[in-house]
Amino acid sequence: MIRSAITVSLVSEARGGPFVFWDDLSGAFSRTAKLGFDAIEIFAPGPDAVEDKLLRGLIDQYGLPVAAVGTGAGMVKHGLNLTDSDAGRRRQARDFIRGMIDWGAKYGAPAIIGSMQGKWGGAISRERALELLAEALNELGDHAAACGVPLVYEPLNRYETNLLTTMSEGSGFLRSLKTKNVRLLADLFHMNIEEANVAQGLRDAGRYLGHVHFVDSNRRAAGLGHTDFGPIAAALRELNFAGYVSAEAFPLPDSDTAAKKTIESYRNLFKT
Ligand code: LER
Ligand code: MN
Repeated sequence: MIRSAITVSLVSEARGGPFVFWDDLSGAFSRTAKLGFDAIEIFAPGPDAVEDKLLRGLIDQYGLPVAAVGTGAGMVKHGLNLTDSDAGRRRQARDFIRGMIDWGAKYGAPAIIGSMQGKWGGAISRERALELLAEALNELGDHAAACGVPLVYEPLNRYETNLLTTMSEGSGFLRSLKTKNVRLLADLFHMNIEEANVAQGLRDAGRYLGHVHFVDSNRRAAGLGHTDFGPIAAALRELNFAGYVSAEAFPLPDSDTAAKKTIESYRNLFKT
């Protein structure tokens, strides 16, 4: 079954970013449940930002699991990434992500590595950056396995990373890793820029596909841009995808309208 989820950001440094709900975790749980989403994805400042009792209470009260947790605060708040030229900074980046894996795992949620992958350039060649990324994913993937959750890696578009930008490159890279616990995140916004054909990109992700960022071509809610979602839904069904399609979209024209449009598109595409 393909399940629906929606994002909430608690990171002030990410303001202006593609998250539907902002700041108010309780309010986001309430609205997410009311609209009928299956789960919520949380972009948090760090592993200690949300009190355990509060989050467990919200999960129980609204019957909503946590679909995934983002790690990008390591980048936007602390300037860390896994392919930094400085070994100490790379270690801090891994430690930050390890903390987020531990935090998410308490609620059964995988952590997502997106912007924390960094970029190659300067003192770091592309080859060296990919070697550093592989080392980090092997270590963190095995750590996540020990915590009982997968680790999710997200190729990004060319303006956000110069490492791996397509699902084909992503799946080839994951195949080369020692760890078998890393899954791909297919973000339909990044794919709209990088893939020749988005549905084929999902097929290229194949058995590595673990999570989808469900969003339109212009990063607005699904249905508010020009993406043709029919072939995308068909490809996800063909793959027997059983993860979350999670709305990582701008809160435009406002959070509630973006959320309503998303769940309407989800129902039209996946509940027929
Ligand atoms: C960033 O563009 C993005 O898509 C996030 O999911 C990763 O940090
Ligand atoms: Mn994304």
